[in-house]
Amino acid sequence: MIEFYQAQTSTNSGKVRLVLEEKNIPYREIDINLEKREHRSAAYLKLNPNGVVPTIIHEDRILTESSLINEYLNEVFDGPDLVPSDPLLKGQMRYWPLMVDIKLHPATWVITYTTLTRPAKMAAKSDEDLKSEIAAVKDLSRAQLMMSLQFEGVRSPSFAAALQIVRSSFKSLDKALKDSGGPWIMGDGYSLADVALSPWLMRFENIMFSGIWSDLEHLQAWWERIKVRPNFCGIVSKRLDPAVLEKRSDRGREIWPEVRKLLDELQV
Ligand SMILES: N[C@@H](CCC(=O)N[C@@H](CS)C(=O)NCC(=O)O)C(=O)O
Repeated sequence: MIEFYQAQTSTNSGKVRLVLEEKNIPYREIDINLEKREHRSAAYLKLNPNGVVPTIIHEDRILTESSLINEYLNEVFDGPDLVPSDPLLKGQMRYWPLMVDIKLHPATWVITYTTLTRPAKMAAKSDEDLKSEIAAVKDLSRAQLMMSLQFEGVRSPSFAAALQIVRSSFKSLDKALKDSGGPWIMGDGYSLADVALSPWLMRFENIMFSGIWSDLEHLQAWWERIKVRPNFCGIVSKRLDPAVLEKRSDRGREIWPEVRKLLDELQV
């Protein structure tokens, strides 16, 4: 049995849950509530010193980093092999989880902060309180970024840069799907590359931003195939209250027209 420390809507937790479901691995979810900052509690930091989700414990072994957890689960458990055996294909497959970790995830954080976190904070606190709260963030580059997103929103240059990264990542995925011939990123076999990308499309679809890729036909067709796979039930926690996702959609719907306009201006 895997002890799975996760947040119910977290993208990186979704990556791991997709593999647990795909390989039919028994697991028990332990909720880490990010809004309540449970990921920074002393007890959780002992498991995951970076203070992020997910973390797994398997037979007393602790593992962090979603892409590495997925490699581990794939090797240790029976079920479909999600990593190609050919060394070249394996290297090419691993490009995608790496790209997600270093590019797509940080850019998505910027867009999610602006769409969901920013209005929630604005409703709860005065500008002065928000400034003091952000100034207290220890990571200086993170604090600068939050200050700009909080007070400039979609007009922050960091928002435009993030949107550009997301759009160009999806264009490169569309091309890869065209080149592989599908149905999956690596061709015939569903792999950790498909797993790694799926939660990000889910996040953007949930906040009503699927217009970012709706003109990319190979990507769109792949996404429709992904959504009818049996393991898709793991993209978010099965215990998630659907009202949480509905509230997010409402927030995204409000700013989408501004985002659409920016996308057109960026011409990516
Ligand atoms: N590279 C890490 C990233 C983990 C990560 O940033 N998780 C997010 C949720 S999707 C998180 O815990 N965020 C809380 C925070 O950064 O304070 C992984 O892939 O596991």
